[in-house]
Amino acid sequence: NNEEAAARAAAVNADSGAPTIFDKIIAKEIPSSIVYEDEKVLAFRDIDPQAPVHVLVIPKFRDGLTQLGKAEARHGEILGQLLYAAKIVAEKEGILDGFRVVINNGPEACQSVYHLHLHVLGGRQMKWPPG
Ligand code: IU
Repeated sequence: NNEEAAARAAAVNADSGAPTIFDKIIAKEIPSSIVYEDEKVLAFRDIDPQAPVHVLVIPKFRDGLTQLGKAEARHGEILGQLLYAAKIVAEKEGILDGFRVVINNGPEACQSVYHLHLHVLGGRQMKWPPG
Protein backbone atom coordinates (compact mmCIF):
# COMPACT_ATOMS: atom_id res chain seq x y z
CA ASN A 1 0.00 0.00 0.00
CA ASN A 2 0.93 3.70 -0.07
CA GLU A 3 2.28 3.79 3.47
CA GLU A 4 4.64 0.90 2.81
CA ALA A 5 5.81 2.38 -0.51
CA ALA A 6 6.49 5.75 1.16
CA ALA A 7 8.43 4.01 3.92
CA ARG A 8 10.56 2.12 1.39
CA ALA A 9 11.24 5.35 -0.52
CA ALA A 10 12.19 7.19 2.68
CA ALA A 11 14.57 4.41 3.69
CA VAL A 12 16.63 4.92 0.52
CA ASN A 13 17.98 8.19 1.96
CA ALA A 14 18.00 7.08 5.57
CA ASP A 15 21.76 6.90 5.89
CA SER A 16 22.53 10.07 3.92
CA GLY A 17 22.21 12.18 7.06
CA ALA A 18 20.20 14.65 4.97
CA PRO A 19 18.03 17.09 6.92
CA THR A 20 14.41 16.08 7.35
CA ILE A 21 11.23 18.08 7.68
CA PHE A 22 11.64 17.81 11.45
CA ASP A 23 14.65 20.17 11.29
CA LYS A 24 12.33 22.83 9.86
CA ILE A 25 9.78 22.12 12.59
CA ILE A 26 12.52 22.47 15.25
CA ALA A 27 13.69 25.73 13.63
CA LYS A 28 10.02 26.86 13.53
CA GLU A 29 10.34 27.47 9.78
CA ILE A 30 7.29 25.21 9.53
CA PRO A 31 4.56 25.82 12.11
CA SER A 32 3.56 23.00 14.40
CA SER A 33 1.33 22.61 17.40
CA ILE A 34 3.85 22.31 20.22
CA VAL A 35 2.78 20.38 23.30
CA TYR A 36 6.07 20.41 25.22
CA GLU A 37 9.52 21.85 24.67
CA ASP A 38 12.75 22.06 26.60
CA GLU A 39 16.42 22.50 25.73
CA LYS A 40 16.84 19.01 24.29
CA VAL A 41 13.37 17.82 23.29
CA LEU A 42 10.42 19.01 21.20
CA ALA A 43 6.94 17.47 21.27
CA PHE A 44 4.35 18.49 18.68
CA ARG A 45 1.06 17.16 17.31
CA ASP A 46 1.27 14.73 14.40
CA ILE A 47 -0.26 16.24 11.23
CA ASP A 48 -2.02 12.95 10.48
CA PRO A 49 -3.26 11.83 13.89
CA GLN A 50 -4.02 8.14 14.40
CA ALA A 51 -5.75 8.70 17.75
CA PRO A 52 -7.43 11.64 19.56
CA VAL A 53 -4.00 12.33 21.08
CA HIS A 54 -1.06 11.77 18.73
CA VAL A 55 2.10 13.65 19.62
CA LEU A 56 5.64 13.18 18.28
CA VAL A 57 8.57 13.55 20.68
CA ILE A 58 11.91 14.26 19.01
CA PRO A 59 15.46 15.21 19.95
CA LYS A 60 16.33 18.78 18.89
CA PHE A 61 19.84 17.59 18.00
CA ARG A 62 19.61 14.43 15.93
CA ASP A 63 23.27 13.54 16.49
CA GLY A 64 23.19 10.47 14.25
CA LEU A 65 19.86 9.24 15.62
CA THR A 66 18.11 8.89 12.31
CA GLN A 67 16.42 5.84 13.81
CA LEU A 68 16.57 3.86 17.06
CA GLY A 69 18.61 1.21 15.28
CA LYS A 70 21.51 3.70 15.06
CA ALA A 71 21.62 4.31 18.82
CA GLU A 72 24.98 4.09 20.57
CA ALA A 73 25.93 4.19 24.23
CA ARG A 74 26.48 7.97 24.07
CA HIS A 75 22.80 8.43 23.21
CA GLY A 76 21.64 6.94 26.51
CA GLU A 77 20.91 10.27 28.14
CA ILE A 78 18.84 11.72 25.29
CA LEU A 79 16.96 8.43 24.89
CA GLY A 80 15.97 8.61 28.55
CA GLN A 81 14.98 12.27 28.18
CA LEU A 82 12.76 11.43 25.20
CA LEU A 83 10.97 8.68 27.11
CA TYR A 84 10.49 10.94 30.13
CA ALA A 85 9.17 13.69 27.83
CA ALA A 86 6.63 11.14 26.51
CA LYS A 87 5.34 10.78 30.07
CA ILE A 88 5.13 14.56 30.49
CA VAL A 89 3.15 14.76 27.23
CA ALA A 90 0.78 12.01 28.40
CA GLU A 91 0.26 13.86 31.67
CA LYS A 92 -0.38 17.20 29.93
CA GLU A 93 -2.82 15.57 27.53
CA GLY A 94 -4.71 13.84 30.34
CA ILE A 95 -4.05 10.30 29.12
CA LEU A 96 -1.71 9.11 31.85
CA ASP A 97 -4.02 6.19 32.66
CA GLY A 98 -3.76 4.74 29.15
CA PHE A 99 -1.38 5.65 26.39
CA ARG A 100 1.02 4.01 23.99
CA VAL A 101 4.57 4.98 22.97
CA VAL A 102 5.72 3.73 19.56
CA ILE A 103 8.99 3.95 17.66
CA ASN A 104 8.90 2.76 14.06
CA ASN A 105 12.36 1.62 13.00
CA GLY A 106 13.07 1.08 9.31
CA PRO A 107 10.90 0.33 6.28
CA GLU A 108 9.43 -2.88 7.64
CA ALA A 109 8.05 -0.86 10.56
CA CYS A 110 6.86 1.93 8.17
CA GLN A 111 9.34 4.56 9.38
CA SER A 112 8.91 7.52 7.03
CA VAL A 113 10.99 10.31 8.65
CA TYR A 114 14.64 9.60 9.45
CA HIS A 115 14.96 11.72 12.57
CA LEU A 116 14.25 9.61 15.65
CA HIS A 117 10.74 10.19 17.01
CA LEU A 118 8.49 8.65 19.62
CA HIS A 119 4.78 8.54 18.89
CA VAL A 120 2.63 9.17 21.97
CA LEU A 121 -0.87 7.89 21.26
CA GLY A 122 -3.99 7.85 23.38
CA GLY A 123 -7.52 9.02 23.98
CA ARG A 124 -9.12 5.85 22.64
CA GLN A 125 -9.03 2.12 23.31
CA MET A 126 -5.88 0.69 21.76
CA LYS A 127 -5.72 -2.73 20.15
CA TRP A 128 -3.10 -5.42 20.45
CA PRO A 129 -1.28 -6.62 18.42
CA PRO A 130 -0.65 -3.39 16.47
CA GLY A 131 -0.92 -3.53 12.69
P1 IU B 1 6.98 7.37 11.10
O1 IU B 1 7.12 6.58 12.39
O2 IU B 1 8.31 7.75 10.48
O3 IU B 1 6.08 6.72 10.11
O4 IU B 1 6.25 8.70 11.54
C1 IU B 1 6.37 9.91 10.90
C2 IU B 1 5.22 10.74 11.39
O5 IU B 1 5.47 12.10 11.10
C3 IU B 1 3.89 10.37 10.75
O6 IU B 1 2.96 10.00 11.74
C4 IU B 1 3.49 11.66 10.05
O7 IU B 1 2.11 11.90 10.06
C5 IU B 1 4.25 12.71 10.84
N1 IU B 1 4.54 13.95 10.14
C6 IU B 1 4.22 15.15 10.74
O8 IU B 1 3.67 15.22 11.82
N2 IU B 1 4.52 16.30 10.06
C7 IU B 1 5.11 16.30 8.84
O9 IU B 1 5.36 17.36 8.29
C8 IU B 1 5.46 15.02 8.28
C9 IU B 1 5.16 13.87 8.94
I1 IU B 1 6.31 14.87 6.41
